[in-house]
Formats: sequence, C-alpha cells, structure tokens
Amino acid sequence: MSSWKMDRKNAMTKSNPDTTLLAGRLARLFVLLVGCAALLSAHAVLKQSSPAANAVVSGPDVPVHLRFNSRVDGKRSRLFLIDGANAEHALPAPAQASPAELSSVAKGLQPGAYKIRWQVLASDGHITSGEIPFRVK
Ligand SMILES: [Cu+2]
Repeated sequence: MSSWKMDRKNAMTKSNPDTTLLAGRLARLFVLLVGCAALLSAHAVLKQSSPAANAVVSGPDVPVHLRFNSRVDGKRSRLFLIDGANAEHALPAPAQASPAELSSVAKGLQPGAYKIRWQVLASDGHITSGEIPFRVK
C-alpha cells in the first residue's frame, strides 16, 4: 500500500519537470517562429520581371530582367533557362543595374515554352527561388 503511494507520488513529481521542459521547448519554438517571421520580411521577393509571367515574347534573344523587394547578392545569385524538354541551362552571370535588380539574357531561343528559374541570396543571408513561365513566338 505504501509503495503504491510512493510510486504515485514519484510519478506526480516526475510530471512536473516534464511540463517545465515542454514549456521551455514551446517557448524556444515560439522565439524561433517569431525570429523567422522577422527574417521573412527581408527575404528577396520578386516584384517585377521581364519576361513577365506567362508573357509571349519575340526571340531568338530574350533579355531577362528581375526586380526584387530588397537588395540581392548578384555574385551569389543564379539564373537558369528551363527549356521545353525541362532541361536547365545556366544564363550568363547576372548584372546589377541596382542592388535589387538582376539582368541577363537568354540567347538563341526557338519558338516554344520556357521558364526562367531564379535563385537569389538576399541581404538577410537567406536564399529564395522561383520560376517564371513564358513563351517565345
Ligand atoms: Cu530570410
């Protein structure tokens, strides 16, 4: 009888540190989430592109121009052309007319469907990426 009481008491005292640990974990998770949300505001978000999404443009050479909401590191940013067979071709290293812009050119495009794939490093140290589908007429 007394041993049952002891076990029960032990179980109850044990549950308190578990609860404290869980609360600590939740607190740390909350701090992480808030931190991420703060950082998200500095992520590079594409604001404007040429070609625009789903645009039909003339070939064979297609200038590519991207403008972001924040400065991006041109040296650590990459632009690719995805062709109709889903093959990826690196575009020439992007130039920067301003810290939030990237420019390059896709040359020798035949009529068809393509995508520009961009991957950029923002000033907060985070990488974002995306794709812009377009057609060459
Ligand atoms: Cu970020």
